[in-house]
This record gives sequence, structure tokens and C-alpha cells, in this order.
Amino acid sequence: MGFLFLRRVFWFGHGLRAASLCAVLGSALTGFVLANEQTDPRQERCPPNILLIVADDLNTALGCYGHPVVKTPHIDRLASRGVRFERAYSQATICSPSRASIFSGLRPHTTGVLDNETSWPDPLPDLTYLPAYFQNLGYFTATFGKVLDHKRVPEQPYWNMEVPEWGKYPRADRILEQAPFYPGSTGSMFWAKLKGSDAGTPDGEMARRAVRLLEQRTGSEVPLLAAVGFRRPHTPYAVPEKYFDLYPPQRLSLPVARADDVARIPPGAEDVKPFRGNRDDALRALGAYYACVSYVDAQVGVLLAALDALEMWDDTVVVFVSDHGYHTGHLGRWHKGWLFEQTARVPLIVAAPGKRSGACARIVELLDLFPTLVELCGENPPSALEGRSFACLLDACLLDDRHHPWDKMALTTIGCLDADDRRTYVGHSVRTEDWRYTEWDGGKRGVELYRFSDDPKGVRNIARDPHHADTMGDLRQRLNLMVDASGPARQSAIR
Ligand SMILES: [Ca+2]
Repeated sequence: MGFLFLRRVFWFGHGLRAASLCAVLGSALTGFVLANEQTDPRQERCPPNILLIVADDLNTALGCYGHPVVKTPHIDRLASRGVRFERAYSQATICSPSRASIFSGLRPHTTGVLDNETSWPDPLPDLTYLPAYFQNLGYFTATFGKVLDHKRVPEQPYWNMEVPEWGKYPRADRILEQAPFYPGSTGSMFWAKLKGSDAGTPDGEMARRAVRLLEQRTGSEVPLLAAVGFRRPHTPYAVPEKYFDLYPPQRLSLPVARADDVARIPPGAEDVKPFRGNRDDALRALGAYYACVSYVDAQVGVLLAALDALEMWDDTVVVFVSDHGYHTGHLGRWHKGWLFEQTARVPLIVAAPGKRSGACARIVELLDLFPTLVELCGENPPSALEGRSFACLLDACLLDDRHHPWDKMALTTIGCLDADDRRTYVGHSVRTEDWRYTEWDGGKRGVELYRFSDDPKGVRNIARDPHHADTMGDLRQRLNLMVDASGPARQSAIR
């Protein structure tokens, strides 16, 4: 509490310069501070620390999201302390475009990053990336593992401390057993049981190095932004053997993909990496994916235990999120990059001091995170951001968020390459609280419409049902308004 108190005072001086003064004057000032704490309302602007935990390719197969099999006690515990968003959506469904959107606060159509190869745009004069924004506010910023897409990010002093990711692929001498997802699957499409402890794995090391930083900075008067990115459950599904033991394949079941649902998927949502294995191959891959989820959960547990031990909960905003969703047999598909509910929907948990706990069913987008964190730190979000702060949905006095004024849709976008003519095209999808409407290549490669009150998983495309023509027309118009408001028009408006 004493350290929090000092931070509160010196934040008033906005950052590091004032913080240095703190180190010099130390306790001599404390008496003055004590005398004024009750009278100066500006001291309430004390900014919290931020711990941002980012998983990779994680869907909502988590205990706190109601999954009947997957064991995630630590993420569940975080959810019990904060708000679990039931309808949170990524702005893109592959790594780099989604992360470029999260950390710029702009839509993929505006950043121009619609695939994993395009470089991120240079920061604009009035709009920098999230870590640089907080660094400019006076935060000590640190990154561990896969947070930004380092290969594509313009050179910027985003971080005061940077521990880059390593080890997408497991070391050969740690592999006990491995197999491709199915005979002939290539690249990272394999699973591997590893020997050794979590601490010797890339994500395990990142969690523990982040804990060491938290320990080192305990008591610092400078607020901390620590972003911890975990590689798993991204392929290859390579984690210590004990996590595989939790999920014997013979006890698992695959999502049911009805043939008539699959037949209604339009050509724009092309499956360029179809899963060609049999049922046993799929069950082994599913068990390996779940093993990765529980492994990530254990690393989250390492971070949460540090928050307990260091008594940081009252002074730290904790966010847990994935960069996008993922299919493990849903609609017969395995992977990401489409615009179905399963790929666009993400887990999102926000536990903030003085805020409420519970579930929230309102629509939020990942590009809302940037302005939300800014608001939670007592600042006004930059006007150039395309997201909207959802801090009001965290308010402790909000007893029933269903009646809170909140008119929001989610837009998810992806760039695709036609496997035959090698032409690129774009898909956009909007999600309201009851509908999803998707257009591929402006509708030329098909449209999709899902109604969640009838179809909770969003797998039955009813775009051809004439009963819904008016609804589809309305959603098409709203989608086009959102798309037109972003992209080149938005770029010129904020330059
Ligand atoms: Ca990803």
C-alpha cells in the first residue's frame, strides 16, 4: 500500500522525471504527501500496472467458458476475479493482422495488414502503437515472448525491456514422441510430447522471466506495462508429456460437422489446408491441442501466483486474451483464417482494481482494448483510435450489463489468396448480438448469415432463406458503413 501510495503521488508529475525525483527525495517527501493525500483529487489519477497476457490461436475451449473437458483452473480463477466477455471478437483471424489491429487500435482494413507477410505501417504523428503510448505516459514497458509480430513491426523504441520469443519448434533432444497430424501433413502441423519441466519450455521460461521482472519492480514508483505472449496452443502442439496425459484421445469427441452445413459454406471461405486424416488422427490432434491449452493455463498460473505473492492485485489491470479463435474440427475444418464464429470469437478476461467480476454478454472487439486500457489508466483515449473503450462495462455498479446502453457490432476482416487464379480478395464479417453476416470479395464469392438464437454455434448459413432478406439487407448496409469508415478514408482522416 505504501508503494502504491508513492506511485500515486509521483504519477501526478507524469512519469519518469518525477519518479527520479522520488528516488532522491524519498521519505523526506512522505510527510508532505501524507498531509495532502486526502485533499488533492488529482492523486486519484494513479495509474495501475498492466499485465497483458496474450495466447496464440486459442479458442474458448476453457473451463470458465463452459468447456466440459478442458482443464484451465488458473484462467478460471482469473475469470472469477474479473469480467469474462462472452462475445469478444478479433479483427482478423490470423496472427499478424490481428496483433497489428490490437496494438495500433486500428482495423486491419486501415492498417493495411491483411496477411502475415505485410509489414506493419509506421506509427503516425498522433497515433503510436500501444506499448509506445504507455511508454510515453511514463510506464516501464516490457515484453516477453510473442506479443507483437517482430518480423513486421517498424523499428520503434516500444519497450524498455524485451525478451524475444524463441522456440516455435521443440528441440529434438526434448521430444519423447511426435507425429504429424495425419500422414503427409507438413510444416508445423504436428504434435510432440516433450520431456522435462515447464520451466525449460519457451512459454514456461517467458512466464518465469516475467515473474522475475514483477519481483524486481515491486515497490517501484513507475507503473509497469508487462506484455507476456505465449506461443501455444499455436502449432506445433508441443508441450510436456504430463499435459497429454490429461486428455486420452479415446475419451474425447470431435465437433459434429453436418454435411448440409458444410455444403452451405460459400467458395470465398476456401479451406486451403483441409485436414486429411481419419477420426483417430483428429482425436490425437485434439488431445494435443487441449494439452497445449492446459499448458498455457499453467503458465498463466505462474503469473497469477506472483500477483498473489507480491500483493499486486489492487494495483494491476490483468488482461487475458487470444489473438483469434481456432477450429479443431468445427465445420470439418482445422485451423484459422476464416470468418466463422469459431475463428472470430476469442476469450477475453479483464480483472481490474475496483471493477466488477462476472460475465458480460455485450459485443466487444479486440481493438477496443487499447482505448479501454488508456481509460483505466485515467487518460482520454486518442481520438484516432478506431475502437471504443469498454471500461463502462467493467464498472462495479453495473449490476446487469444487458440493459446498459451499448450499441456495438464487431467487424472481422481477412485477406485471402485464391488457390486457382492467385488473386487476392477480402472477406468482411459483422457480428451483432444475434446475427453474423459475412461477405466474401464484396459478395462475389458468396455471403453467409447466421442467427444465434436458433443456431448458438453459428454453423448453419441461412443467407439463402428469403425470410431473412430484410435482415440481411440491413446487415449488409451496416457492414459497408463500417468498412467504408475504415481503410483508406480513415488513413487520410488521421494523417
Ligand atoms: Ca495466432
